[in-house]
Amino acid sequence: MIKPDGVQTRLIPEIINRFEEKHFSLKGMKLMSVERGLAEKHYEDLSGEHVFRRLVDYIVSSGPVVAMIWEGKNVVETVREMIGPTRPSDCEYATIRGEFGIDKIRNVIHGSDSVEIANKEIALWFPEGPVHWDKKINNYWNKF
Ligand code: DAT
Ligand code: MG
Repeated sequence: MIKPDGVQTRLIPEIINRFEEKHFSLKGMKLMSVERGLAEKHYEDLSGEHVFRRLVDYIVSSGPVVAMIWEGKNVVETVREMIGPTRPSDCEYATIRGEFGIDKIRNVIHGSDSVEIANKEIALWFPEGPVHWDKKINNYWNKF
């Protein structure tokens, strides 16, 4: 999920490009304002932390986010590596947060921690489910 600061600093194409370059497949994408209930559910594991309220307020009131579903080999692990640590200043090499993150809250992007959590998050953000790519279309393009 590209966070409000990532959208506002015009990083949507940069981020999509990085995942496309890795040959991951886009299975869902939408620009959306986040309702409080969704933000609270998304971050429910942090509900006991002091940062919870600030984080939810930030996601709800700082402008739209881009929710995305990406599929591919080791996608969860690779994307977490590409994103970098939570705090942008902890990033030791070129990562999305290291290059573009402002601080711990405004850190450009959220990526799921594990496949299990990714599936939970997909159900939460995409109740309509992912977009399926028609195999016939893939076969068609493979001829070229
Ligand atoms: P990550 O986004 O790297 O998975 P996380 O799941 O621990 O990190 O926390 C979710 C978000 O909450 C994180 O992107 C920014 C914010 N956050 C976490 N810990 C924080 C802290 N101590 N101070 C400020 N923001 C924090
Ligand atoms: Mg996390």
